[in-house]
Amino acid sequence: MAEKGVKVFGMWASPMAIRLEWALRLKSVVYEYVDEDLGNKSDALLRYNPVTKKVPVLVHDGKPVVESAIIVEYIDEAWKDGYPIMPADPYERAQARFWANFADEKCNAAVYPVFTATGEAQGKVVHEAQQCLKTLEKALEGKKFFGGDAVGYLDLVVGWYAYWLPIIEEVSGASVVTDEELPLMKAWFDRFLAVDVVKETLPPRDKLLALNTARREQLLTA
Ligand SMILES: N[C@@H](CCC(=O)N[C@@H](CS)C(=O)NCC(=O)O)C(=O)O
Repeated sequence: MAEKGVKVFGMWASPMAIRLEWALRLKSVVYEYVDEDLGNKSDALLRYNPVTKKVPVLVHDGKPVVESAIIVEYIDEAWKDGYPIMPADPYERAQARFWANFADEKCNAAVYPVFTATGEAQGKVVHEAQQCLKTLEKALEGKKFFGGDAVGYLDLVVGWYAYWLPIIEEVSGASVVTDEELPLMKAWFDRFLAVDVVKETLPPRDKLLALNTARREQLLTA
């Protein structure tokens, strides 16, 4: 008989795994969390996600679902009577998916280099990250959250910026999301992080800062 219940395979510092935890908590779904050592992945993770071998993986009644943004949509559909994550309107849903894809494909790729860039190169990568985030910020115009009056799908997909980006800034000494350059995004960071389900799920800041400081040094001396 198939295993019952909900399991999340994540890694405590993963900005992608937290998307699922936010979604499950918004839906009040009880789940078991399995923290993976990504340097020594468990047999269970490799069995459930033999294709990319990455976290996060959601296992629902024994069935694995992979890719965090897809998992968030799955959670919304599987527990459809709970908190609405996806917009109800098909056009709004398509828009939310478009911006989520834009953030994952373009903005993440623009933001990651800020972590390790130094000297003159830092100014260039910061500018590129800001340009991408300014485009994304348009989806926030006139709204409290990307989802409107309440947190929705796009908030969960881009939510990691609110907590991880200030850590990237602190570790690298760069300033990306400022009141001058990205006022809507900066104000949304504070609003998003004040949401109960969001803040109760965040990893300890000092631990995340220490991990990222060490990781940056390792990358810079490699
Ligand atoms: N597009 C994937 C990205 C997942 C991803 O990059 N996971 C990282 C942790 S944040 C991972 O498992 N890294 C270990 C590896 O690449 O082997 C998603 O959104 O689920």
